[in-house]
Amino acid sequence: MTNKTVSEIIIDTLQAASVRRVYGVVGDSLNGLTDVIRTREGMEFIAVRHEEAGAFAAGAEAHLTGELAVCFGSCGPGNTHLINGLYDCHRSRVPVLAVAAQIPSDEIGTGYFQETHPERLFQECSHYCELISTPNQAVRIIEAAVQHALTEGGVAVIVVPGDVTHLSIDAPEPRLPARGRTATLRPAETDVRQAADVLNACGNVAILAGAGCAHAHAELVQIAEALQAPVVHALRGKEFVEPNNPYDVGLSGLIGMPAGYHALMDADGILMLGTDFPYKQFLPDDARIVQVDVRARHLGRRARVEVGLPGDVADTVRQLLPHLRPRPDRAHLDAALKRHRADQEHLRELADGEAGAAKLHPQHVARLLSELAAEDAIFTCDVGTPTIWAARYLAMNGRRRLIGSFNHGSMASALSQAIGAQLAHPERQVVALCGDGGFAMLLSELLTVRQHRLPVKVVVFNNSAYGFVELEMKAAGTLEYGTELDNPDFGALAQAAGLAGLRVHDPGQLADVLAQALATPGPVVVDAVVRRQELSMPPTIEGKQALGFGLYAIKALMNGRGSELVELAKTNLGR
Ligand SMILES: Cc1cc2nc3c(=O)[nH]c(=O)nc-3n(C[C@H](O)[C@H](O)[C@H](O)COP(=O)(O)OP(=O)(O)OC[C@H]3O[C@@H](n4cnc5c(N)ncnc54)[C@H](O)[C@@H]3O)c2cc1C
Ligand SMILES: Cc1ncc(C[n+]2csc(CCOP(=O)(O)OP(=O)(O)O)c2C)c(N)n1
Repeated sequence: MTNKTVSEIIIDTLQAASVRRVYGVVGDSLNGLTDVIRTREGMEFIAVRHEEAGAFAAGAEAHLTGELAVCFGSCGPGNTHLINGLYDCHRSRVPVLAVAAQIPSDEIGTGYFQETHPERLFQECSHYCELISTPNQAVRIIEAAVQHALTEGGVAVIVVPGDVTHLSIDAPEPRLPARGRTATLRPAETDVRQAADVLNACGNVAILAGAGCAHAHAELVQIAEALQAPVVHALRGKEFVEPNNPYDVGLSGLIGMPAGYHALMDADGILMLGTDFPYKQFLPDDARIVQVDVRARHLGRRARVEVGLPGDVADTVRQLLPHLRPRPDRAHLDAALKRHRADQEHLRELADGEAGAAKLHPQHVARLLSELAAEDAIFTCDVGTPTIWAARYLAMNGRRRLIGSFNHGSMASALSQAIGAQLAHPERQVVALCGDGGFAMLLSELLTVRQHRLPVKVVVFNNSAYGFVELEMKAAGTLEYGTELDNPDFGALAQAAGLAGLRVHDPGQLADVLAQALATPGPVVVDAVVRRQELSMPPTIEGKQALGFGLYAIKALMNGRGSELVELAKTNLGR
């Protein structure tokens, strides 16, 4: 036992969990904690300019390393700023611990300056959220919080009043008995046989594979071969499923492509492996579905599943394989692969531009980034059209990574996630694909990049609009409203902040500018001036959407905007 302050107990436990940095903005209620970090070897405080960015950065670090990452927010507004980023971490199930400091303990309940109740506010975006009100609770609460974040996958929050962080008590050395322990969940053999019977009875089988296949690539390819099944990936599975996979036929869903769409919709049997793909309208109503997920509570929550197997993908597939009958017919697979090749060709055609043009096609920017970036680059992308371009054009190879706010769907994650990624992997190239709206939303973090000399490469898809929302408005048959962005030259803005900044609008110069940016040692912002009217059609336009586009077209014509429509048709509707 050693006499320690609550702050020392917390920091010791975080260090025992191999935490090397804490993201946040300082504040009086955090002084006890930051003062301990100040003196610690192997631990640093990463000052961000907005706490939400700290949570996104911690989430990216946790996503890449699988280890606990940490962010702090001071009392009241300091920690309410963490909330959106923590929602993202929690929904992505990455292990993040947040300390939400609280006002002085004797003021709680009086409506004091900055008073909030974080233990209520953070309930919905955490597995564990508890208040340390006396030092004798500290050891057990911090240890429980770390274990919850690591073992459940997601967020744990400790609420601690500033004055309590300074109090001391005799405390043992930290113990995290569950950390680093693994166990494999396997379904019962009878259930596996039942699943195999369903798959054997189906003619056209497709696999929908997600992030749960991260450690099951070989097994995934094996079962695709056994079932002669095309593999459609869900977006969070792209980085793991797409590489070196002769059965991969791309993405389905809102921003998916025809091959993925038809592979699933034309199947009479679907095997869902480690995916929580949220769009039920992109799954057939009448297919027989087998689903494998380590979280049994996820089985059947997205589709009418016939057999749910609670289990790890790799292990469950190994159990299933001996029960699958050989399949001589590969017509469904061949049709999907053929469509996939056509999709790829079509996407390639859209990803170019004529030298001398005034604006770039965003597809061109994304394709060249994929071609020019390092083999082990870490990409982050904003919610909005950058998600579409990342999903379609960034080629994954097993070493590259792709992070975005895919489950929570928050704007403005890419730059902050790039900060966490770069700190976790200082030697790797980190490329953020930002929307102009997303970049501006947490523009403050450019100064974090500057302050910590992080060599991230930021590419802003500057279309002068909240482009994704414009698409949604068009699909709903309404005219765009409130979507216009009057932007500065983001390259010049970066230069004013002391960073390298470039601006490019001419397709003829794009490759050189991107290559220059990637080769520049420090941080770089590339302002890529892209076309605003870039329509990315869903794989099949539903009746409602077709009607929506029709209504939009009529309204646009009536408002004297016919030329925009012609432009739109020329660039997008060629297929
Ligand atoms: C603008 C925008 C557009 C989007 N459009 C699309 C789209 O068109 N198509 C699309 O797919 N997504 C799209 N998304 C993303 C979408 O919202 C989801 O994030 C994504 O589909 C989820 O991918 P996933 O199922 O791989 O990951 P998750 O939702 O994380 O699901 C992974 C599942 O695997 C389970 N699991 C984890 N480990 C294991 C294991 N070892 N064994 C078994 N199970 C395991 C987990 O419990 C979980 O249920 C879009 C997002 C945005 C922001
Ligand atoms: C925090 C937040 N606010 C609003 C939205 C709704 N929204 C989704 S995409 C989007 C537009 C994104 O614009 P931008 O970053 O410029 O990218 P673009 O789609 O134009 O490429 C908006 C406003 C959101 N998802 N998150």
